[in-house]
Amino acid sequence: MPSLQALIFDVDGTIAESERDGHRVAFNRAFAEADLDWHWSVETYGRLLTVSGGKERLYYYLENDRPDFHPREGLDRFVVRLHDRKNHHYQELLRQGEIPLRPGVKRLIQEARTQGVRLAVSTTSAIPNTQTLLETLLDPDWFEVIAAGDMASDKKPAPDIYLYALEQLQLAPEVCLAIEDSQNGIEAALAANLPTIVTINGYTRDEDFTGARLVLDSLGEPDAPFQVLAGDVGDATYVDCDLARRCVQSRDDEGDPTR
Ligand code: XBP
Ligand code: MG
Repeated sequence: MPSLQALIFDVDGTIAESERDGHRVAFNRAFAEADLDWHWSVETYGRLLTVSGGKERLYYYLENDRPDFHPREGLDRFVVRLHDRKNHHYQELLRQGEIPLRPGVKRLIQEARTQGVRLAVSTTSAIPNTQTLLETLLDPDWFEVIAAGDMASDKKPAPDIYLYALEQLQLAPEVCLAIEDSQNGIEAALAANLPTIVTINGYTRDEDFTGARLVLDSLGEPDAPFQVLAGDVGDATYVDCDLARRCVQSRDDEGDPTR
């Protein structure tokens, strides 16, 4: 029976509400700074989130929503420059404390550290953004592997960034647990054969999480229990290493409550 060796955290939407309150706000600041009258509302951003990666999201928006926009410097230079400014504003928001951790994240990470469960992150977000998030909200040194952004050529839902993390950890997927918040994320994790739990957020509530061991509204805290959307948590009211171990040990056929 597999025993839990590592937790692999997704970043945006899982560790923090960094999409709605972070990247989206930062994109809008970069647009204003560049004298563009574009604004991504909470709703618009939800539609754009089906595309992983900030640069890729900009290309998608330009192609679908701004087909008549042709920057003089050329599309690629424009996207790189705008994304760079967005990242600057995003990192500023993090440093100003505008993007808090989601419930239970720090508690679970601290418990994992005391129990010798190894830690990694696996994200489509750019490396400097991920680094700044970990520096401001947690501690990058707690994570043995930081798999991010263009380290993998294909972004989620492709499994590449998870496969890279597993390779760096030198672990088989069956002894790890991925923690995700989105359909793109769980598709990537499952394609890498990782047992996965999902903590939904406002953007992802109605997505398809077929294959998840658990679907929860958050990791929960001792004084703020999670809400269970799918899966068997026994008498647990928050995710701790014990529940994480049970998720890894449950057989695939009994571990798919959403099927
Ligand atoms: C979420 C994403 C990213 C961020 C921004 O990543 O899709 O594209 O929105 O990324 P994950 P950039 O859930 O895998 O952490 O840093 O590239 O702008
Ligand atoms: Mg995510």
